[in-house]
Amino acid sequence: MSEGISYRFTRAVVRTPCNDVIHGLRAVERGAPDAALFRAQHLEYRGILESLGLEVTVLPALEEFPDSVFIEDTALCLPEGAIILRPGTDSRRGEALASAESLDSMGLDLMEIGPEGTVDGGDILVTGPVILVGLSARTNLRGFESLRTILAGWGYDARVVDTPADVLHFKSGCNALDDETLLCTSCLANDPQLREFRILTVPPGEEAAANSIRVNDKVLVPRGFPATADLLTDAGFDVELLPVSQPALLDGGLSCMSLRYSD
Ligand code: CIR
Repeated sequence: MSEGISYRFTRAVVRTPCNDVIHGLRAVERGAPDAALFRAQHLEYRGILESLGLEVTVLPALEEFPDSVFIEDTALCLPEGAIILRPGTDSRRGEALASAESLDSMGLDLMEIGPEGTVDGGDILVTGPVILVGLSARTNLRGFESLRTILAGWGYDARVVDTPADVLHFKSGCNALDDETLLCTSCLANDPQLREFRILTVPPGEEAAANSIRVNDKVLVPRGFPATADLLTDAGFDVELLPVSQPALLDGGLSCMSLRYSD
């Protein structure tokens, strides 16, 4: 397993937002996203991944799945292969089949979560040889156990963690800045499950910025969270701001719009 597995990437897979993205799932109604603006923000996101040296595969929109732009929830890609997940919401399960077909045709070795469990990719945080898996409304213990068995075969140590009650996914509140450092909301900052990591805590009022992602030499931060951008810059990270106002209306953010991996 290589150093920097949490942030050194050569490839990404994204899925074009469909027109029906306006009907995507959301926990709180703050208005539907604007499909054209969503597409524009997605294009900008793709562009930054390419500018950081990733080869980006763009999969076609899936009109029958409004949330399919959030492709992270359907698979976990690692240098060893891809694990096809079982999203915890019925309406999204078919997205994983579509990802499986695409990843298979790209030549990745595929494994899959057993039929009893559910796991959303938004609950899986790769930090290095340790992979944290948040139990949530979408990810259950059986799903975790199935994932752990596959990952153990590839030499990873998957550990279960609790997802704070008020967020959709574990990574809504916690992401890796490097293999030893996490960016977390304050409710996770002192969590004993994370004690072996160096923690940077998102300033109060900017909790959504915990869904910043490290990609090679940059940390991508959602636009509109200046205190988090300053915190990261002061800690020595090279920050790039990206607009995600439309995915945010559907509880999505930077991590969930791509599968990022190194081959
Ligand atoms: C959902 O509720 O499933 C989508 N509207 C948002 C999924 C966001 N996924 C992620 O953060 N990994």
